[in-house]
Amino acid sequence: MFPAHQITTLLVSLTLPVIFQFLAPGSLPAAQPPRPNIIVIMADDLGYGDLSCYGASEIETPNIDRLAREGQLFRQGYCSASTCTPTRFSFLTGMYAFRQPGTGIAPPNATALIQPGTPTIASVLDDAGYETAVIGKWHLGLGEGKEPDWNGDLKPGPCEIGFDHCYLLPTTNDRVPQVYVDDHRVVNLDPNDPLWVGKTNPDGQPTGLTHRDTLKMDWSHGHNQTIHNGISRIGFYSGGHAARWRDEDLADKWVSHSARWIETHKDKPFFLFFSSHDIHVPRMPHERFQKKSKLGYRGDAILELDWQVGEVLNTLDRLNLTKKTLVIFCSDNGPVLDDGYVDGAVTQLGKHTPSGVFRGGKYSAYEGGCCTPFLTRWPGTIPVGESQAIVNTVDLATSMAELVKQPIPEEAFPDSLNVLNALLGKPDAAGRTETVEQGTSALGLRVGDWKLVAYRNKKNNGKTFEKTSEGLYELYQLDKDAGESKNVIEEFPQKAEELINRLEEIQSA
Ligand code: NG6
Ligand code: CA
Repeated sequence: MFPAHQITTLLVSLTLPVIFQFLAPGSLPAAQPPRPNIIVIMADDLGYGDLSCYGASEIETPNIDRLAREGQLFRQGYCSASTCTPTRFSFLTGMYAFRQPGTGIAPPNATALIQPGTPTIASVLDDAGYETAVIGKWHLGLGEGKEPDWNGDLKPGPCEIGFDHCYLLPTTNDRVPQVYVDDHRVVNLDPNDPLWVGKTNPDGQPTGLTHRDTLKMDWSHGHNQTIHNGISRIGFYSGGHAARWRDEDLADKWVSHSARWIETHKDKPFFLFFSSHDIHVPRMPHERFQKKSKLGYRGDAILELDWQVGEVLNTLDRLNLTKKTLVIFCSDNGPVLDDGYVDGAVTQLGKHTPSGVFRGGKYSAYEGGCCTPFLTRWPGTIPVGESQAIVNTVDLATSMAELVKQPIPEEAFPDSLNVLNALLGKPDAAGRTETVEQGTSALGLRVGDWKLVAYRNKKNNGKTFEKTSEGLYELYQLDKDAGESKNVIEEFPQKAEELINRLEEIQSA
């Protein structure tokens, strides 16, 4: 006699070929669109030259290098602006931030910049049945009206634009208040010690100016208001003492909270926006990373960022999700050394080149501002290699909608192109042919290997441009001059004209 399981095996092996025999190839069930989990890891202020997989020799980033070893490394991956708020705004909304006034660097008391009901990458994935969360830095405002209701419901916020869950650093680590927000509430807030945030010193408290000699990290410009954790910040606040975090613990929090969230949602497809504060100032990584690089606190923060990426990948390994998960790594803007604190970034720089071969960095419209690390990994689907395709963080909204075959609401994501095939490393997949690079005072437009830079006229809200010592416009030839060292506008007036017209067209679209 056959044991029961052998009979089952026998029956299956006899009947399956019979079933398939009657299914002509055309009538096989259509292949389901792949619905991987999606994790976007966005670093803060990380430059093209800051990672060993991008050629850094003075620092080792083995975990981010693992993404390169197991996926695609983009040589021409961009964020859409060279500061945080506009890049994050356009990553979520698929729209260049310069189209919406008020999307420059958000102050401590900024209210929500993206209105409820606005389609976002998160809302589209949510519509597609994904569980969605953002964990880490937000910096896109919370609440409505005059200012956020720090002691009440911080609404609207991520949960009103497509995220099922958020666990946030509300603005930046150098802007007050130093608290976490869990969905709509400040975590651990004691109602008897209300949190107040504002622009003037409420109670004559010590500041970075009056108590400079007590600081554990000195400031170099700005950053001399409320002191918390021995570091003076941008803005004033009082109260909320039980809710305040230590800078040194932020990375651990993003990692542990994400691991728990992934574990709880592992059976559904999920979208996680892992938004590390590293390597934004004040660079005060956990004690276990301090003095571990030779580049000072900035390098130590890169090590902490790399560790966080490693922990996210380890969580995927542990839960057997690695092959089911598309991981995208990017940065919100290019690098800066002294961004307001004396942290050794300048004095301990040595041979390190944060922008790689590029000119400029954070705030700038040269390539160093927006051409930043960009990697994709999805083992078994994305081949290992390097890509020359031009892709931009603003494209992720449309490309992810395409990946999960979710229709995009009409008129949504106007600047977001479908570069999915490039992101998936398909051979010869086209990326963009042009991309706008939004600096704080200038706009860059790259078209093919040509690059136009124009400084915006502050007097009329940047609608026209103003002359610099280089003239009204600058033109560079990136294939011959990646470092944008020689303005060739006199030699190629026609090319310049073409790009000027194109920039105008994009701006008025
Ligand atoms: C600037 C801050 C800088 C940083 C930046 C925002 C000063 C002098 N400088 O205004 O330290 O916080 O804003 O950075 O205060 S971002 O990456 O979030 O855009
Ligand atoms: Ca940033």
